[in-house]
Amino acid sequence: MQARPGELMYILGMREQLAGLRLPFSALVASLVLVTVGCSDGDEGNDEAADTESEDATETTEGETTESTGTEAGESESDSESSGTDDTDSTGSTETETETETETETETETETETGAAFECDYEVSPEGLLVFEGESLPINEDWAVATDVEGYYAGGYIQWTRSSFNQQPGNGLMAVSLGIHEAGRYRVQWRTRIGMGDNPTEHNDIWLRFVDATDYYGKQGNDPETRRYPKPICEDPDFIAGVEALPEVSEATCPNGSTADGWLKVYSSGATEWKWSTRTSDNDAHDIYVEFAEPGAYVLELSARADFMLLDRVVIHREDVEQDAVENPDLAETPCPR
Ligand SMILES: [Ca+2]
Repeated sequence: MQARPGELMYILGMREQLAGLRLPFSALVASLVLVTVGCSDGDEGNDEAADTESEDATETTEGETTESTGTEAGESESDSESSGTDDTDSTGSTETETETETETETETETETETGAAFECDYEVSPEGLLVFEGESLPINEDWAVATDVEGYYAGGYIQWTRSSFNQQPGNGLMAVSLGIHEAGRYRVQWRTRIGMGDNPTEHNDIWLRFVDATDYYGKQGNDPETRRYPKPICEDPDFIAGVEALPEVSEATCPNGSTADGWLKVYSSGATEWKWSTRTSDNDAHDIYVEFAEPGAYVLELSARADFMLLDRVVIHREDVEQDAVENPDLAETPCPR
């Protein structure tokens, strides 16, 4: 999982160009796409690389925004036509034009917020929860679905059956597309347990990253909070200064322990039994958060770190969702379309 030398130089140059922008995660994203593509067999990844290499990172971000806006506007147009017709029927001829325009704008906004249709694997429910089972992931390489350890939810759990990759993310890469209808910050939680021995600090972590989210980090505390960002973005002083300038953030830095290429090592604490525990930064526990500036479909990636780390269920939820609702054993998966 290495970028070719030419790609790496491109990545570094791009990061310098983007230093100081407040959406610096897009710089990371653009670089990650290239790194991923360097070793990817997937056609989708290669397509993304072709797009990205032809533009600098800023243009890529703007292009994506324009594309999605264009699609939404296109969908709204047909709705507007029908509403215009209704108005004409029910209103006096003198006022028809003005009222039709007003109605059209209102309808467009509503459709953008609630009527968007995403191509995705799972999406956030109206209650603010996106749910999928470990055993539903696109299993590859040496991941395996198992049911040996009782107490799992739904059809089982998954585990990595080969040796650990403590410093090398990207092995056994599994990607999931997430439909986000409401922009904002979401928390990521999963239910896991260690699958070998009784030392809770062994066999207790998986690599996790978000390729195209607006922001992705570990968070501890509230008002103010501290944040832990993956490498390489956390090593950029301008990026960190921008985060620390936010009124709600008192401090931001790299996590303790391993991180690379946008991946955070996400671990459980004390999961000698099935447990909801989802953290990063060794001995400095930060919960996992991801931000989406716009509604749309976003990619979550998992890759193997510890062997015998059992992953049962993943929940990604709005911040206002109660913990009891997150941990509800009866939660069903939330596939697209809802
Ligand atoms: Ca399960």
